[in-house]
Amino acid sequence: MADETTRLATAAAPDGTTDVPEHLRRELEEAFERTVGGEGRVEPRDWMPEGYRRTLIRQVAQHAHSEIIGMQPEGNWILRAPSLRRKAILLAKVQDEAGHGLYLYSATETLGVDRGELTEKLISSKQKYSSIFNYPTLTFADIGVIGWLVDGAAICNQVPLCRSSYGPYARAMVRICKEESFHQRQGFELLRTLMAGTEAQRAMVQDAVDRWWWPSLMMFGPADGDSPNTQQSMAWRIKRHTNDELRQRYVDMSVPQAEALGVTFPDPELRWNAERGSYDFGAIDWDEFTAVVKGAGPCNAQRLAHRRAAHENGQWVRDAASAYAAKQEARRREGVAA
Ligand code: FAQ
Repeated sequence: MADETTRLATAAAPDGTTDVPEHLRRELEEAFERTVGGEGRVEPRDWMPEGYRRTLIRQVAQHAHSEIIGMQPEGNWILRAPSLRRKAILLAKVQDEAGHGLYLYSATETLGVDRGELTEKLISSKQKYSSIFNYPTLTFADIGVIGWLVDGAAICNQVPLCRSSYGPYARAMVRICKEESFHQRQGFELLRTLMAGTEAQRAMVQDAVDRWWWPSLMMFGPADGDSPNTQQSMAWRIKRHTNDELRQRYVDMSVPQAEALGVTFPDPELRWNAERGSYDFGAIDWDEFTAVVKGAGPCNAQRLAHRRAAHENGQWVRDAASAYAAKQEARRREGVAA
């Protein structure tokens, strides 16, 4: 907790704004730096630099959008799950992703932005969501591979975010990571079941792994030299590791799991480097990454159109909730006046 920072901010701006007199700004900045540098947590009422607030809104909103758009690839298989057990598991997982989106939108609200505003930015393509969700789910093996590789990458990226300097984000991540770990295990269990099945089922798993491996490596973002945000985000302890560090950790973690499963990754350059104590791997196709992020992936148009339609179809729910809240407020005022 940044008690000192809070006290200063309150003294400087009792109305809660960040528009503080110049002579106190330096003191506030130093207190903020001390909090972040000392592994303290920045909380919503604390003074924070505008750049820190904007960076958090950008990252957490992109993360929230990813969870919500990320429901679609797996949602595609709910009606076609091969058994009641698989359907129940898949339904629960997709619902969990919706919950993650909601925790994260709530975290952004503590930074002064409204969820409605962020949704507008998503459906008008002014804000991004993760590239990974622009690929199609062609077979039921994709469901297992998303659990294993996509949730696996999400965990690798997100466990360090549990120590992010912004309190509401870090706390949301603790809960999300617990659920993502469970998702990963269910994906692995599904794949083990398929691998113990017929030759055709094993081939279906390998085909899914071949299609998802490279996009899952792209989830970690551009290479460090091309990542404009990493340096500042690490200095503010929003991010705790660079994109490449986490990508390497993910490769090292995934190779033994692939061996245990009996599948291979589609990378002829993947091999153990004893000197580095890590796996070397081939070059990522950054042209593909850029194209997908810019909207030219196989499913970008479909994902956004679906999200837009869901938003429009939900208008009556928002209208009803607003009318109900207005009625409650009017009653409360009448009660106070009486
Ligand atoms: N896709 O300077 P950096 C999940 C953008 S949740 C699209 O390196 P930063 C759960 C980036 O925003 C998956 N865009 O940026 C699940 C920036 O754009 P901007 C989402 C990408 O922020 C599982 C620009 O490129 N996870 O999977 C991507 O320092 C299964 C330059 O990049 C999170 O969001 C990308 N892959 O590092 C759900 C985790 N990568 O805004 C359903 C939190 C980068 O400057 C089913 N986020 N960009 O125009 C993070 O850790 C970071 O934001 C990074 C990017 C690492 C994603």
